[in-house]
Amino acid sequence: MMSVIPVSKHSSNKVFLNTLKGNNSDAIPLWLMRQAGRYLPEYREIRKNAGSFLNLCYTPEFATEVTLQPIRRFGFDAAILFSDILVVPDALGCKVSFTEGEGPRLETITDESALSHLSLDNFLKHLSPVFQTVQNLAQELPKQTALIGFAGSPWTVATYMVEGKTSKQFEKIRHLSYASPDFFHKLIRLLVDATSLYLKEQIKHGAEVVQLFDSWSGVLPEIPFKQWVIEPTKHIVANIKAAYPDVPIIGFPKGAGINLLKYINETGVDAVGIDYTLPLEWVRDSVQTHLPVQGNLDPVLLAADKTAMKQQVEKILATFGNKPFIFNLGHGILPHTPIEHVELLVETVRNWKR
Ligand code: 1CP
Repeated sequence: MMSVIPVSKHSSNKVFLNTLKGNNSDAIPLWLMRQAGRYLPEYREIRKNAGSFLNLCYTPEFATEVTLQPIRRFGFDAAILFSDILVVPDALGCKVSFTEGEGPRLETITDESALSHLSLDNFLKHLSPVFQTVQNLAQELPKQTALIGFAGSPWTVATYMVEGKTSKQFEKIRHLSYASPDFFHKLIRLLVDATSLYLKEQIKHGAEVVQLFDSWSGVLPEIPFKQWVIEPTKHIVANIKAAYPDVPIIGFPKGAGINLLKYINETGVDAVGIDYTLPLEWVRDSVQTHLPVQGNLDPVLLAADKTAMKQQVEKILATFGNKPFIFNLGHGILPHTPIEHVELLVETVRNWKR
């Protein structure tokens, strides 16, 4: 039996948690989405030895190590559990594989018969190595570093289950959601239940914050955005809050645009990730007035040009730095990002004074 660490034991004085609670600290907390990954030589080394990508996610020793790598190198204020959003369909019984250079491939779930083969029966057991990783991290992280758990949001995870891979236009899933709304609703409901269970179990094992990645929410019109992004998120937030009212939840509805306002008013998330397209002053005046924000440097700029990147980092800090703010990218870091650019980013954020 795994012993479980009580949430209260390791939460005390962390800048990241303090900011999420709506307080200003002297320093701006900093972490980067996808901070463990292929831009780090030490990640590529472990990745080579782990065999398949899923094996890396499901082997606690490997997953713990790669989570810690960016913390050792850059001293970020938060570590994010190393796993992937697609372990959720995998654990439900929808086969997932990752091929080098091609991205994920999934068994497609587009009708009742395929859906009937998915189940929650073995779900948490299948994911037990992930919870072991969370527990290792809760013990091994420096005391000032917060631990973030995560999951994909139902809509974003469903895009992979329906399309079978990374999509560009999301036509198949949008068609299915309009043509077979009852079926689609059942799929989303299963993902709401699975995601709620998954995140609660991460918290039980030591995650202090959870983030919901809705990477593809931006392809939906207003009404489907409400149905497939806001409603499922609201249910997941309510399920988590019923068990863990004090654990902050960060929502990241990438590409939401002006729909972000309804998202923050209706879902109950405690903070939002801001993607790289949103105008800074609009976010400051319309979003940061309601809750802490996290973002939003363009990861392409980080990889492309040091001088312009530094200027933009300073602009972001000057715009958001006087209210609760977490520095991050506006989407995940890219594999070809030079490490010295990340070093300059960290130095710029660390040297900034309110
Ligand atoms: O071989 C490799 O190293 C594969 C690259 C890789 C990595 C490093 C994948 C495959 N997943 C991950 C880890 C990962 N994925 C993390 C780890 C923690 C960290 O941030 O350090 C996280 C949070 C994710 C989340 C994730 N996976 C998202 C949401 C965030 C985002 O970037 O939009 C999505 C959409 C995925 C799916 C996924 N996983 C991997 C690939 C190649 C993809 C497809 C991406 C796409 O469709 O564009």
